[in-house]
Order: sequence, then C-alpha cells, then structure tokens
Amino acid sequence: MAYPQASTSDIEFFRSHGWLVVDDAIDPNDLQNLMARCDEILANRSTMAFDWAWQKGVARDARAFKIVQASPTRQWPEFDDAPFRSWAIEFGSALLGDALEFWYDQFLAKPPHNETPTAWHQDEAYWGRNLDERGITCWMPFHDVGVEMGCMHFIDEGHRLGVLTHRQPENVQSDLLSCAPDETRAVACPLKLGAVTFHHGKTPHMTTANETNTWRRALTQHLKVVGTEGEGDHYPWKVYVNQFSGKRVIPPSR
Ligand SMILES: O=C(O)CCC(=O)C(=O)O
Repeated sequence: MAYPQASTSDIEFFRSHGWLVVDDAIDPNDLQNLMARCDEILANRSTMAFDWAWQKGVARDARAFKIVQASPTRQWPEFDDAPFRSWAIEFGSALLGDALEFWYDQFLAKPPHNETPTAWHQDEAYWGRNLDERGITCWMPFHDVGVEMGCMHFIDEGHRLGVLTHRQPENVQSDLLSCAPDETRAVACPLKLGAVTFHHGKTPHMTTANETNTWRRALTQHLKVVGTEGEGDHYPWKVYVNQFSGKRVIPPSR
C-alpha cells in the first residue's frame, strides 16, 4: 500500500486547527515488528517502562502502570528505518512547513479498565522554549480506538493559545503535567487501525481512560525542526523523574 502525501487541504486544516486526522495512512503489516516489541515491553514493564501515572505514596516496585510509557526506538534503533517513521517525517514536514527530523518516540499503553485519562497538556510545556513552534507529534494506535478506549482529543485551534500554565498534579509522582484548557472546544478523534493524528507542539490534547477489556496501545513519534537542539529553556513547572533510578530532578534552566 502506498503511504499518502499531504494534500493542500491537509496542510490548510493542520495550520488552522493545530491537529489533523489522516485515515488509511499506515499499512498495518508494517506495524507487526513494532507491536511484537511493544508486547515485550508490556510483559517486562517493571524494568523496561515508566508508569506515567505513578501515584504519590506508592513505592517504585509497586507502581500500578495505569499508563505504560517506554521508548521502543531507544531500545531497538531499527525502527528508524521503518516505513511509518520516514512517512511521518515527510508528512509532518509538509504540515509544519519546515524540514523535520525524528526526535524520540513513546509507546503509551493503558491496561483494561485503567480508570486514568492522560491529562490535558501541550507538548511544548514538557519540552521547554527551545521547541517554540518547532515540534510536532504523530500519534499512531495499534488497533481501532474510540472514546471508550482512550482515543486522542484536541482543543480545536488551541495551538494559537500560547503555552498555558501547567502544574504537577498533587497525587502524581511521575513527571506528568496538566493544564486546564476550555473544554468546550474539545474534539474527539476515534481512529481505525492504519489512521494517525498529527498535532502541533502547542495544541492542548488528552486521551480518555480505557474502559474496555483489552489494552489500549499506541506509539507517539515526536519530530523536531532539523537542527533544533532538543528540549531546554524550561517552564517553571518542569520536572524530570527517572523511574529506573528513582531520581527526581528540577532542571537548572527553569
Ligand atoms: O496516548 C496517550 O495517552 C497520550 C499521548 C500524548 O499525550 C501525545 O501523543 O503527546
């Protein structure tokens, strides 16, 4: 199957709304190896993954993993050569109007009945000012996904709001941040397998809890303008929590 090119209407939609759904983008056959590796991560999550929803007061070895978070490409660099990688870079570059390069990916999985949405946030709030207007994310589920399973939601035109004030929720021990955008502008994006979403680094987004009997699994691919240094010049709410070492660090630049 041929991967699609960004059309003029895709580009115009993305630039005015700050997000885009691309149906029939990815050949599911190209996801087989990725899905197998991510199953390996799930089976070994206590050593291979973080719990993005790690609760305060819960010991590290007792984390519930309501949002499993890991980087497949850091463990298996062969994914740099995957068709979904080169396609996301090319399509995302057309949307942003600037040449992009792959930065990092995240496997994000929610167990059945996890009761935990991924809180509203903007990616730039995590990345810092270095990424101002220079980052874009492609979110790719491993199966059909609806609101009841944890699909993506965006604040329509939210990329024009600047970076909203974020905070670390009081009950959370991980690096998770949240903001409180005007939810009357929220748009839910249920997807079929093979579809993806793209969103601008300033677009507020969230995913709902998984209320189904099966795992919700997805890969984010974070892309940055070629030559951008990487995260830095952080906002005051930024914190690093390394769940392998247990270390919690506040960056000096904030
Ligand atoms: O999959 C999720 O739960 C959240 C994904 C996300 O926040 C992102 O792709 O930036």
